[in-house]
Amino acid sequence: MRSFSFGARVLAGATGISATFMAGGLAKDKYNQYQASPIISTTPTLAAVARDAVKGPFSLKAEASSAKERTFIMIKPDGVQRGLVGDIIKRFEQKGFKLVAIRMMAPGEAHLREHYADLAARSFFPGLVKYMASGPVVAMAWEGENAVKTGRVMLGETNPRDSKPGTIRGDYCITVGRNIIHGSDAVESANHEIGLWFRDEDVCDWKPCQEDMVYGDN
Ligand code: RTP
Ligand code: MG
Repeated sequence: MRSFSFGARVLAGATGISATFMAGGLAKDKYNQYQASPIISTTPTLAAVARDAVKGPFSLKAEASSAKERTFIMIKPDGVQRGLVGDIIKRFEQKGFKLVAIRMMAPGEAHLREHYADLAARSFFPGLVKYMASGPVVAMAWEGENAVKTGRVMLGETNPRDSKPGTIRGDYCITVGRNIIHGSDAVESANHEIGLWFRDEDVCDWKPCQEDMVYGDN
């Protein structure tokens, strides 16, 4: 069992941050790729501080411990460039979902082709990969009851034109080619995507002090 120090928990719960990362991560080769990226200039020291801050009664593992689901949410390059990271994180925190992994990174086209592999035959695929590789993204895993389906509802429709006001895409963007955020479309794809973007040890199993106020039967 490992845990986060106060400092790491502050990072984990931060709202309004525009560009941060913490104990998220990729497989080692992806991590090395990330470190070598010309797009991101995060110092290894800060990454080491976040990792070294893990000490205490919280376990780190890839799959949710209860019936609660985990979903993979990613703020796309346009969302990052437009300064929407904090607003998007705030929506998931306010809903009551629990952040279990987060990382800002520039994954590169090969990783993005793998992430969107099911769309490889679509005409927009090359443009999608180029757009997704155009700048840093913020990759996250969020946990909670019905997190996958509810996450998709919070995102809105793929095309912002069809997204209702109050949804993220409905409120913050206009065209399908710049729709600012990705969300897993099923539990299976969520688990696959979390495994693609994070190492097991970078996903944090922790109990928020507010949990009994978010979940309860009467
Ligand atoms: P995402 O995977 O990013 O959460 O989006 P989604 O499930 O709502 O939609 P999906 O069909 O998986 O499409 C993935 C992303 O491809 C881009 N796209 N461009 N006609 C187009 O130009 C077009 N269609 C889709 C969008 O960025 C979409 O979110
Ligand atoms: Mg999709």
